[in-house]
Amino acid sequence: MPTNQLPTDSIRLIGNENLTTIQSYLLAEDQRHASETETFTWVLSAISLAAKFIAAKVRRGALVDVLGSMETENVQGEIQQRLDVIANEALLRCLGRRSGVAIVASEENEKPLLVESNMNSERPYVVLFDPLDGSSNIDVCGGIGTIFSILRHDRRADSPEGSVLQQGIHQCAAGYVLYGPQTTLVLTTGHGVQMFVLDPEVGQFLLVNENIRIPEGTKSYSVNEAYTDSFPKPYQDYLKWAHGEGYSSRYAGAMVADVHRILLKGGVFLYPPTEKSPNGKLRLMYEANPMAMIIEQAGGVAYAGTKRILEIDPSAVHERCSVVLGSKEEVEKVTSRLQHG
Ligand code: P6P
Repeated sequence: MPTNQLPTDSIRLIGNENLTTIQSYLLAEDQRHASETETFTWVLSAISLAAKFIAAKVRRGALVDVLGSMETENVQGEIQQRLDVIANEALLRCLGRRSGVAIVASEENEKPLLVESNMNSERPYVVLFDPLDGSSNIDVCGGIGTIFSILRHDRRADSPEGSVLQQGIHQCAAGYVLYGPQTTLVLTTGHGVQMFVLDPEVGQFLLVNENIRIPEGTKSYSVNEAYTDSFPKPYQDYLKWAHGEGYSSRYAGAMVADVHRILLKGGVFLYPPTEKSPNGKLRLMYEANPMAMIIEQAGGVAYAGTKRILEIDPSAVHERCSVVLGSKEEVEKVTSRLQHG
């Protein structure tokens, strides 16, 4: 047998065991699309490393004294949970050590952080993230997650904010990690949506689902109905209609958990404007934009009111927006009422 051929018996022994990691998937994609350099793969690898670290802490919770609050507030004026701070530090450290990252922007930090000292950095990427979305679920063992968005660094900008504040259509990648019964990483680089599950015995995220398509025809919505009285009337009209049509309601109180269910099962996720959050509660740059890219790449749609989320011109890193996203037909049952008032 020629020496350069893999011995086939090894393949027979491990059968078709799943051995596609995030890194091998992206390197293979590089060859298919030549869309991103190996540097990009290294950036994703940093997020994957941080996610494994965070998952290990989340999994052990009270056993390693990482639950509870810090009695401090973040820049949003929200009480920080210990795991919020741990997750944020893990992502900042992992990303800060990768040569491809010029700027990081976190929900937990007031301003975007320059990894090198100057804006003229050759480093190609900006990474934005919500390090631990759904913090109120932490102490009750509910679904929580990390959401991330990757843009190309704009060296012409005169400030880190200038480079970060780009429309969502310019994202070169987006994804989330759901720390649920499985630690699941969902990723898009603009060529469909892929799902990886962390195999704790292998210590790698392994590919389990390629080119996910969001199902149509699912009569299910996800919204915090406690705020119904303060939603604009078209949203109230939609909910009244849905109740009459026998829709089911599922709401985890963590965007990652709710959107993951919508991605796999179909339906619509809504966070409308409320009296408390007249512009919506969710963050455009590191919650709505990455989720919108994923949902659109899976064949769904994502709006803030009647405007496509990915076309919103951002004016501030932590700006908020309303969200209606999911299966095209289900979202249209909401947006058609918004258009006609
Ligand atoms: P409410 C979590 O705090 C979060 O930012 C999202 O993950 C989630 O969708 C939303 O807020 C839940 O908000 O007002 O229903 O508790």
